[in-house]
Parts: sequence; structure tokens; C-alpha cells
Amino acid sequence: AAQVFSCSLGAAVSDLRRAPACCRPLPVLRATEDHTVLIRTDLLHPGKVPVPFPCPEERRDRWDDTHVKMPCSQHNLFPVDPTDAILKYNASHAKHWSFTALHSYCTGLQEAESAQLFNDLLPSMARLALRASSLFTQPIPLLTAQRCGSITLSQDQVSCLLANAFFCTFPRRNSRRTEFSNYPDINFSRLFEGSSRAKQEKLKTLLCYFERVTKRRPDGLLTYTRQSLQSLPSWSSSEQQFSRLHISSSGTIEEQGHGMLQVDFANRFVGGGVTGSGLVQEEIRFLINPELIAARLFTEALEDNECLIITGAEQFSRYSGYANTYRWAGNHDDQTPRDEWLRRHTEIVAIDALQYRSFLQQFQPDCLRRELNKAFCGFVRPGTPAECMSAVATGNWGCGVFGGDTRLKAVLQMMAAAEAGRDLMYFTFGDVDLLRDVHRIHTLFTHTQATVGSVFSLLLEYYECVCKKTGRGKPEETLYSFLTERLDR
Ligand code: AR6
Repeated sequence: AAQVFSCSLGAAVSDLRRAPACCRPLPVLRATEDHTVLIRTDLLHPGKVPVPFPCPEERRDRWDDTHVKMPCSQHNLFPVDPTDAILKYNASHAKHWSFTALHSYCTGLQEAESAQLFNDLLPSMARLALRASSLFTQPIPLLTAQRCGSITLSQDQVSCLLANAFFCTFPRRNSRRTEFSNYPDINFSRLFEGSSRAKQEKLKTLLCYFERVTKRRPDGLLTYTRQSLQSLPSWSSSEQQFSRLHISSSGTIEEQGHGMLQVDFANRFVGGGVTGSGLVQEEIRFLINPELIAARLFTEALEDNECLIITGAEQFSRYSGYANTYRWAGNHDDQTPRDEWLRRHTEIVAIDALQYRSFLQQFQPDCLRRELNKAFCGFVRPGTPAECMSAVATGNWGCGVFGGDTRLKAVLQMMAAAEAGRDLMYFTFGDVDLLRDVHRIHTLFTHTQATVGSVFSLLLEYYECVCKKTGRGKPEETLYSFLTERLDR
């Protein structure tokens, strides 16, 4: 019902920066010690499918602790023909895996659709999966904890990784008791189980992607960057003033936030339940932009001072609904322009909030600092001038499944954005009261010329004077009335 009264407040949308308009020229794309480039940069041409680097004769294979273990590796002891049934390949798991969702999907198809799936799409996907050895001529490094690192590869290569994920061919990735226990699941085995309608819709969304990339090979690049910050702001002494805020009760991060830094309300295992049963903000984004799922192959669980930035993911599907009401709504033709590295101008950042057991816990100084640092890590781009950074498109981060308080999180994100030198575009997802309250508090911050440090001190004071005196549940005095009373003096 709230959607009916959709409205927006704050800075004019046209005053917020977006890519590509705000971007400065990129440096030449080349591999460095912490940037692996899996394609020939000298042969990059718009409209041409990138060529893997190095050439097949110089192919390098690794089977160690710092690289992805590939199905095509000569060290892989499993049978290497994924056209075999998934179960034959994973014989030891056959007992536990269920294919209920896949079965219902197939039996629900019309005859022509079914013929198309079995005679055309699945064989094409198997062929795509089998191209791994020619598409990956150097090992893919793992983006391990506490190390900055980037991987640039082609959308074509990513499609091959995802086809392998579909057929569950990644070795050492089917059990939590392996060296990959601190990595997200990549094989799709759990996608095929269960009987919910939502699962069917997830399958449709992913098969739409495979349909597209097997019909026509995508020709762009993507970069996955793990950013670990070794030095973090001293929040209580920050002199930064608040940046601009545009807030809207309608619209979504992915649609209205085009060209901005788009926040993924992540799990520390990026992608969360996308290959299982999850279906909220992060999972939906990973389904409609499936190239994000590849990050699960090489991104170790995020720690408190870390984020994952993905540049260039293309949107292949549209959707309607949310969670249980999620529905695949057909193809999406992504017209986002490309940068000089042939990546779509879509920058998504995965930041994982903390999950709270009680309302009061999130006001503890350690929790405040942790969330500020996490958001700051996601927003800051060391070395990039403020005028070259787009606004951040975000919303109720950590406030759905993770149970955080929207009003506190909005303030924390405003503080992190100010410290990082960026404006904010905030989507309240239909909540008009929240829109009004957040706009009011932001106006108060700017009118009183409050600094990030002064607001941080007030948050600490609210914890000391109000939260600590509240036994359980929610404090009688709300955070915003406390802040208003103190700042209005
Ligand atoms: N644009 C703007 N706002 C949105 C959108 C959207 N597209 N979608 C949802 N919201 P949630 P969390 C709003 O619960 O609490 C996943 O499993 C909406 O108000 O996804 O950080 C992850 O993998 C919604 O209630 O984020 C993690 O495990 C709110 O954003 C976990 O959920 C929060 O969305 C993270 O949970």
C-alpha cells in the first residue's frame, strides 16, 4: 500500500553523479602482481569475443591452495566428461542429492519446450562447460582473506564457469569438510532440490541466462576485486560533514541506481543462498545478473574490513515480486554502455551486515564501528577524487533477513558515505515513514553542520544513556528523537 504514496525527498537526482559521466579515463588494462587478467589485452575489440591468455601451447595448470581447482585440470581425479550425468560424476553424493525442483521444472514444460531443453539447451551448456580447458589457459587465483586482489576475465569465460557450476563439476566443492570450507558453494546441486514455486522461478531465470549465452557468446569483460582495508577511519575524530542524500520510497537499487555504486546486501559468503533456497535482495541480484555467481568460485568469506566489488555484470533477466512471490519476468536486454575495458558500467559492491539477535545489540560501540567500517570499505575508493565517484545506491542494508534497525543503518551509511566522499541515493522499498524520518534527520545534520565525528559521539551517548538502561526490547526514547533533541539545542 505504501507504494501508492511513492514520493522522494532531498537532493535532486540530477545532482547525483553517475557513471559513465563522472568517470575519469581508466589506465591501460594489464596484469600486475595483484591483478590477474585472463584474456589477451592486445586483442581486445568491441564486438569481438576476447581471446584467453596465454595461448593454449603455454597453458599453465595448478592444483594448490591459492588457485581454483578446475574440472579440466590434469590433477582432477574425477571423470572429466560432464556430459555424463551429474550423479555419475559425483557418485559419492548421489545418495544425498535431490532433483525434485529440476524434475518438476521439466515435467511442467510443454512438449516443444521440453524438446528445446533436452535437444538444444542442455547439450549446448554441456559443450560450453567442456570448453573450460581451452578458455582457461592459466589458473584462476583465489581471492583470499586480508589480501587485495582483482581478477579480470571475459563474460565468455564466466559463462563456461557457470555451466560447470550447473553440472556440479567443480572438484573439492561438494563438502564443507574440504580446503574450501571458508568459500561459498559453487556447484548448483542444492538448486535442483525442493518443491517450492520460487525454486522453479530461480531455474527459469538461470536457464534464460544459459539460453542467451549459448545462442550468442557475450563479448565483454568483468572485474572482481577484493578490497581489504588495512587502515580504518577514527570515527570519533572525523571532521567530515554529511554529503548529499536523495531518498525515495519507490524504485530499486538495480533500476533507478544505474551508473551508481550499487550495494548488494550480502552474506559474508557472497551470493548467500543463491544456489540454495535464499531469494531476497542479494540472491535476486545474483539471479538476474548471473555473472555475479562466479564470484562464489574464488571469493573467500568476507571479513570485517573487506568487501567485494564486481564491475561489468550484465543483467539478463527481469523479475517481479520478492522472496516467495518472486517470478522470472522474461529476458532483459541490458543496454548499459561499456567502459574502455569493455565492461558494462555497472559497479556492484557486496557488503555483509551483521545479523542481530536482539534489537539493543546493534547499538553497542563495537557493532557500530564494525558496520561503519564495513560500509566505508564498500564505498571508499582510495586514490579516486570525489568528483570522479558516483553516488552510492543503497537502502535497508542489513534490515531484512539480518534484522537490523533501518533508522540506525541509514545514519551509519550516511556517515560512511560522507567519510568516503560520496553522495547517497537511498531506496526505502515502500516505507514512507522511513523516508520522512531519514530525510528529516539528514536535514538536521546538514543544517546544524554536524560532523561524522559528532554524530558518532551521539550514537555512543545514546548507547550509554538509553540502551544500557533498557532491559530488553526497544528503548522508549528512539534514536532519532535523541539525536534531534541533542542537535537542536
Ligand atoms: N532495492 C532496494 N531495496 C531493496 C531491494 C532492492 N532491489 N530488495 C530489497 N530491498 P535483505 P539483509 C530492501 O533482507 O537484511 C540474503 O540471504 C527491503 O526493504 O535481502 O542485509 C543475503 O545473502 C529488504 O527488506 O538484506 C544475506 O544472507 C531490505 O532491503 C542476508 O539475506 C533488506 O534486504 C542479508 O540480509
